[in-house]
Amino acid sequence: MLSPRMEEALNKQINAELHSAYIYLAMAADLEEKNLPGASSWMKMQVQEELMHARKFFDYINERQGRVTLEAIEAPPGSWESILAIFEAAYKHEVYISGRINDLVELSREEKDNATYNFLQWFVSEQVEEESSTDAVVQKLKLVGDHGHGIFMVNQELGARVFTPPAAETGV
Ligand code: OFO
Repeated sequence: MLSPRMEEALNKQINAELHSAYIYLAMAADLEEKNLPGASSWMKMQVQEELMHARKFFDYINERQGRVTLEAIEAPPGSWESILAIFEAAYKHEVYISGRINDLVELSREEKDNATYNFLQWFVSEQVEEESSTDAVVQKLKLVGDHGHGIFMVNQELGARVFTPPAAETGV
């Protein structure tokens, strides 16, 4: 059984993950507007990831006989200055989310909730990947600068990303 503090914090994380999905969906729309369909598609894959993260918290709360509480999702920004500004904001957001996951781990220790501590380890590793994948795009975009051809190539490359749900999510 979850402690009330742990349950509340996990519920807040569902909201944070859905908010992440909402931000990335707004970024996908802005990239579409900027005629960068490959980068927009990359962001849509990121939206899928975030929905999967929210679902993991949702399922975990239920599994621990907790009560899922859904709250309003804050509106994301509407547009960004450039594709670089978008990916820089995405990286910054992932660093923020990593901080939240670390706080949850800390709380699970305080509450002596080993099951939640174990559950959160998946997110600890996932955040390493989330920060690294967004930063990798930032670095590429910095390399190509304002060169249209370079941005065209990065856009093409980003379009190749596919979403692969983790094995546990596919039920196999
Ligand atoms: Fe859910 O990891 Fe990104 O925000």
